[in-house]
Amino acid sequence: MSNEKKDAKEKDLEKNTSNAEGKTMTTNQGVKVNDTNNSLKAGERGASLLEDFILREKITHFDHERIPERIVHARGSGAHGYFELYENQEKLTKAGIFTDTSRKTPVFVRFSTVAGSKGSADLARDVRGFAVKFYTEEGVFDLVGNNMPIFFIQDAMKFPDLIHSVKPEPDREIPQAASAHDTFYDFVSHTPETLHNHIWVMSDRAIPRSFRMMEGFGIHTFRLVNKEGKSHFVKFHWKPMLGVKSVTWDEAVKLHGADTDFHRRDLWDAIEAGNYPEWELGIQVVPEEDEHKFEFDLLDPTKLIPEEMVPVQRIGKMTLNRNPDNFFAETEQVAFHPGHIVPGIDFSNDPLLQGRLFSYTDTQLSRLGSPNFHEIPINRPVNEVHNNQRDAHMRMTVNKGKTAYFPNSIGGGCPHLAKMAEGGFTSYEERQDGNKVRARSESFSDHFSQPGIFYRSLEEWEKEHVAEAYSFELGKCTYDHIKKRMLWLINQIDENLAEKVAGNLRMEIPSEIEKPVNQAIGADAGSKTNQPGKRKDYLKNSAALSQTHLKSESIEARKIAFLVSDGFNASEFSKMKNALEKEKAVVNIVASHGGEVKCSENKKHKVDAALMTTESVVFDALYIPGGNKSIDSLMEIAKAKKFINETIKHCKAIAIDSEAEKLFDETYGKDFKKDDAIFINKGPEDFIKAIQMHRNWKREKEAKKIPA
Ligand code: HDD
Repeated sequence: MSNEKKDAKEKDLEKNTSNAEGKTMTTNQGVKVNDTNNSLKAGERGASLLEDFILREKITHFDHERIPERIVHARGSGAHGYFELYENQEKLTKAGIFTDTSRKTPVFVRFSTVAGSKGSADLARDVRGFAVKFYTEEGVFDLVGNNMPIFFIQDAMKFPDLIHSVKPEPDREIPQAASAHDTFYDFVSHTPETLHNHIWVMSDRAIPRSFRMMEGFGIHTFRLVNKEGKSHFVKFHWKPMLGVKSVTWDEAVKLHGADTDFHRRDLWDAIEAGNYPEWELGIQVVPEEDEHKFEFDLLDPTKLIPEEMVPVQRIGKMTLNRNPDNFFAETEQVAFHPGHIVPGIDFSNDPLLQGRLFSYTDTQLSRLGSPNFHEIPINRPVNEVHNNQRDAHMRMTVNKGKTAYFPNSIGGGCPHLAKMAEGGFTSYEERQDGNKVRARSESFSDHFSQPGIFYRSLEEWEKEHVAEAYSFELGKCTYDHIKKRMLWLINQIDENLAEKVAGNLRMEIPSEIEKPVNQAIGADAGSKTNQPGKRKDYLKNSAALSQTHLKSESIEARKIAFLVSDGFNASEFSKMKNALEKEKAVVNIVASHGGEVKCSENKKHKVDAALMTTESVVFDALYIPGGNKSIDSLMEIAKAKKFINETIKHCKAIAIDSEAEKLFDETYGKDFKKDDAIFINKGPEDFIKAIQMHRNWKREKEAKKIPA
């Protein structure tokens, strides 16, 4: 790429990139190395010598290559890109990224799971982190959000408890990257404020098809502040251009084995192929004077503002167009912080946000080892940094001059303070007046209404998946009293849902549970009870909460398996391949064997995956071209039939040519020939439309019976 086309951050990173192409190997001190395979010895069979500085340097560096993984969000994948604004938002904010439409602001994004370790599987049922670092001209702005619009707890004080409960149990370090265990449900069942985020985690949002197909949310209420100093409350949203899509739980379980890096690979491959993931940035704006107009408290991070009450205005677009050069240097060392804001953006008093403002710098000190983590290339702003902070581990900047204090005269008073006209940050002058209390507002104690709205807003198939997820998770718990508390709580959200789950567990829904329900808040603290109130049905449902609300016509980067063996029909194959590739889908030849496979015209085609090395769950749809020889040999392979059965079971689109019908008839396919997304001897058009739909959920009830 020519240098002019590179954005400010790319040029900045270049100062630290290194490319060994055509270069001689050296030690870290720059001494050329002749042998990196043998240590220095006293004779060929003799003892190694301590003076071997080349050995010592190599081993010492290796011994210290690991840094502590993030305590949460340890497993993640990153990408570079940019943000562009549609319209000047100066009425709301003075922030340059939201007022200057000519800017292309560089961003680095890291997606993550929360509970699992760095090496855990991508498809764990979990919240996904969605952290965006904007390298703006006025400094770094981090929007450190998740793919769900609410959080588990209302006060940062409870974060260590939440995380300790979901992490592997400390005696046996089991289970990895899974919430389905006793300690998590012990905590959840005693902390009803978790119920809203929890029901989202029980939904398919927790098992996305791709990072590219997730929404993102800033969660907290923030402030936008304009030039006149007027503030509006704001919630941030990321809306994916590919719509919101998920896999089924059965696929997620199988993907744990088939491809633990499923999401990471998908993001990388899409960007490499030029199918750049895109999201629109949306804002919900609430004037200060409307703060108390809602049935819930805007400062409570376990509540969302339904889009029916305050619409989401789309103000810009983010495109991810470049994979990192080095995972460790960029994705691992990137340090996000909700406290990284720029003039024009400010905090609210959300007690979760307030606590986060402490935690993120603190964690980098042990994770990255020094208060100089802002100097690591991926973290440093693209504008200049000048202050009187000095020294500490791994200081990179060579500060000139004698003065590292303010005020000074020897250094000419520099760095001097920014006057307001020069864009210095001033906090929003919110009036604060209150007694010092360790307490929580009663306005935070409605824990059942919004989970109820969420559940009622789902499509039938989504509701079914939620009930199955609760049943699975509670089914994995061993303590009956915990399950009973959970059933009581679920019953407060929705009686139907509770009945389904109780039925699966063969348990009764208790009519009462021991008080205090709200142990987490401390029911006896002060005069307030803080007990959760009864569910209020102030909104029947909110269409935006179902993942079907964001539609997309695109089948870009969808992976389509072409199941073949030698002798497959070349013309049918090419017709389908060309049609799908025109829509930017990715065609993969899955063959009875590895290497190459011959078509009916005796041409050789490179096999992308042999049946023995892959599974149906890594694909979005299946096509089987005709060719008697190919079909006859596939009929001999049990894995080919399993592949088809699973594709049917997971409600995916299938196209088969007429000669492939006999293979299909040897699978459960014979019972599904009238299905809306199964096409026998039809053109690519219908198949493409079915792939756009993502899944034919109407099939699910029957397809679930397939023992695959
Ligand atoms: Fe957090 C990382 C998102 C509450 C403490 N958090 C982290 C990351 C994301 C979030 C996406 C990973 C960033 C990356 O990719 O490096 N966290 C959230 C959201 C929250 C939230 C959306 C609630 C709305 N977090 C939260 C609380 C605390 C923390 C209440 C502590 C009081 N979070 C951390 C942390 C992490 C972190 C321990 C681990 C690694 C890091 O910060 O850099 O400080």
